[in-house]
Amino acid sequence: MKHRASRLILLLVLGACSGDRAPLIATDVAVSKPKPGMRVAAGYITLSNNTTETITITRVTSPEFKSVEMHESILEDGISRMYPLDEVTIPAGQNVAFEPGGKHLMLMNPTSDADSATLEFYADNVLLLSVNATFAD
Ligand SMILES: [Cu+2]
Repeated sequence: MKHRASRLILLLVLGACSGDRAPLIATDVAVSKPKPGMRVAAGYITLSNNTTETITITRVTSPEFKSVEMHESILEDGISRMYPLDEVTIPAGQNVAFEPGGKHLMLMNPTSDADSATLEFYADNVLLLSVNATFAD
């Protein structure tokens, strides 16, 4: 329950300062174009926490895909496996990189033929960041 309370306080803080400056800053945004016949694309991004509070990303969505999952690739016995992450925590003033071989986004089942995708990052039901990425090969 303690965890729950601290998240509520965080949301209030974010809400209070959202008019002044963005809570999350995106850099190095890249989305791979789904390969022919494939229903999955990979998304990479670096997120910077621009606040003085920890931010916990609990959900990512994209209008161009039916679902988006946060994953982490881990090398086990020389084999790269990936696991879904329920949430990703970004300490105050710190960066978290979604990059090849580490944390990444899996964008599943494209809903359009668009050549770009919008990535939406949520802390619970609060939209913290919406960023557009052009597909790269
Ligand atoms: Cu993955």
